[in-house]
Amino acid sequence: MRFDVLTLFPEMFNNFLSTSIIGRAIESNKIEVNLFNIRDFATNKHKKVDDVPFGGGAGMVMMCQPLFDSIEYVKNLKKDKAPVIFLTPKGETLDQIMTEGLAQTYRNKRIILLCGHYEGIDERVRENLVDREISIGNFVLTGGELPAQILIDAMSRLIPGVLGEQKSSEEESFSAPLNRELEYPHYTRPAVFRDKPVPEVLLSGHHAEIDAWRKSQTKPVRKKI
Ligand code: 4GT
Repeated sequence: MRFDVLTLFPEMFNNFLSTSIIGRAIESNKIEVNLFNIRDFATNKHKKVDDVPFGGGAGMVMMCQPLFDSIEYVKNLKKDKAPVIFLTPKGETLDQIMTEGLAQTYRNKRIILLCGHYEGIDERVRENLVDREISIGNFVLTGGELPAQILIDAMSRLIPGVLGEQKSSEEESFSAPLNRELEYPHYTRPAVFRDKPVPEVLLSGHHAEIDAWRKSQTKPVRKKI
């Protein structure tokens, strides 16, 4: 899976891409992430990438020229039909089902992720160059960089081998169903911590009973606090 990311702030991805599971997924070539700084494509002498909105109002809008040129450049890096996905709160809300669909569709393919900043991007970019719009939830952020990282993270962990060695039967199914991921509470050593014991059944070594206990602990996702 290859992610080509267009952003004004590539440095926001540094820790994410070098740390832990995602860092190892890149090291082992299970995913590839290429960062492109939209500012590098600005042709005006001050490398300006944003301007005041027509019609007035607060904030700045990302200009057409650097966006058109950078998106076209990244599209033309390969002869594939990589979709341009714009991360925006107006997009379709990401959930685990959508993530699984994306991870399957783009298993050995490329995705272009466009991160907006400030008030957003000139609408003509959306109309002419964006194929799909995805939101990570119903809230507004200062930029699409964190949403892009969330999408990369959620998709990458579904690639066989990224989370470590799965059992072969699980590997075939490509991804675990959502309810398996949200299932039961987890415990690790010590068996007693500050007088708080681990459920006894987990120490029994009785796998059938452990499975039954874990099933009994499956709860609906906690929502709306
Ligand atoms: C929220 C999300 C997102 C933003 C989300 C364009 C300029 C959008 C700032 C950007 N906020 N992007 N993708 N909920 N803000 O996914």
